[in-house]
Amino acid sequence: MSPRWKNRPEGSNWGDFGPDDQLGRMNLLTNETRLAAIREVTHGQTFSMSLPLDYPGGDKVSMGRKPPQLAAVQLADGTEKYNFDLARFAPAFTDVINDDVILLHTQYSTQWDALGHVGSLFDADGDGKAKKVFYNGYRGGEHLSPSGEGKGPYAHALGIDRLAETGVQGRGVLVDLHAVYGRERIRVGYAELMEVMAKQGAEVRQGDFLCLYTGFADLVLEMCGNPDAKLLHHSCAGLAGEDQQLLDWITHSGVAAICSDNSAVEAVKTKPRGEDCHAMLPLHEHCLFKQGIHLGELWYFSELANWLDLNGRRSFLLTAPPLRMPGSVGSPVTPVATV
Ligand code: UVW
Repeated sequence: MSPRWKNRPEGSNWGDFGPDDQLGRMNLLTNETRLAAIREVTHGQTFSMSLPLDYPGGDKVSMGRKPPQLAAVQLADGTEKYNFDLARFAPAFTDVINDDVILLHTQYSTQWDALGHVGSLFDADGDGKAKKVFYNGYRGGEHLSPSGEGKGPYAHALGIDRLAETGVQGRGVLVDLHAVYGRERIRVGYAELMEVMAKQGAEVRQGDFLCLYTGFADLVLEMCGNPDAKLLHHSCAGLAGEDQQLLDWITHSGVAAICSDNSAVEAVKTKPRGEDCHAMLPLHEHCLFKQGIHLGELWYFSELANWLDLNGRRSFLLTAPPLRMPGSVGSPVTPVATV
């Protein structure tokens, strides 16, 4: 029995990894799965799967998220530590120091969503009242609440530091949706995903990272930091989160995480689908809230996809730890593929 819930959501695995679990499907990564992933390495070549972290550019692609702001560290007297020579302390010193600070929206660019990123209004107590609940019954206002020092939000549970502690390494499997659909805005459901995976010989095993190449990040790069948000929101494939068969497949596939080069993994519909209460982001609900499956967004797969195609492969060693930042619900990441 969990101390935090009486009801678990339909289709969820709450409690299956332990009453206080905060890792979700990352629990499926073991020494064996990592060793199998390392055996994927035959050439020793690496690919960065990150965009430059100041892309997409501007603040129109994802509401409220702004580009990183860089500044030099300042000393108490206002002096900036930028080309700062230590000769000022003693003429014998030859050191010149640069030291900077970044104001960074953690989910602006290539990123991981922590399990504390998206929860749901759900009656976990069975008292007929929907409350703000996250994976495994952790609560908004309690586990996701101010730091206690009046310093704004803090994930006391389900923060990105939990993911960082696992090392985040395993077997990646790249499905090339771009090769099939080009830049068409298409909602990829179970049928379409199965067809593309079968055609490309992409097979996922328990503990794999499912990577979806849609071409979205290439389009972002082509816009050179001045993105056309409307065009982006009408371009490239995204998963059809409302497709229950797709969600069931995700549950049974055993994937540890899903990573995409588009902005939300799923193709988001902002209009309600009928009168009944439901999630606007059904894939986020299924993955982050119900199954504890981390989501990677705005990754960059172009060169890796090309290499895998040329070499008749789909899988590789993936290494992608987020920042071990206590209290945060997302993190920039510089994922690396080794082939
Ligand atoms: C939201 O926009 C809520 O999330 P994400 O960046 O994970 O798509």
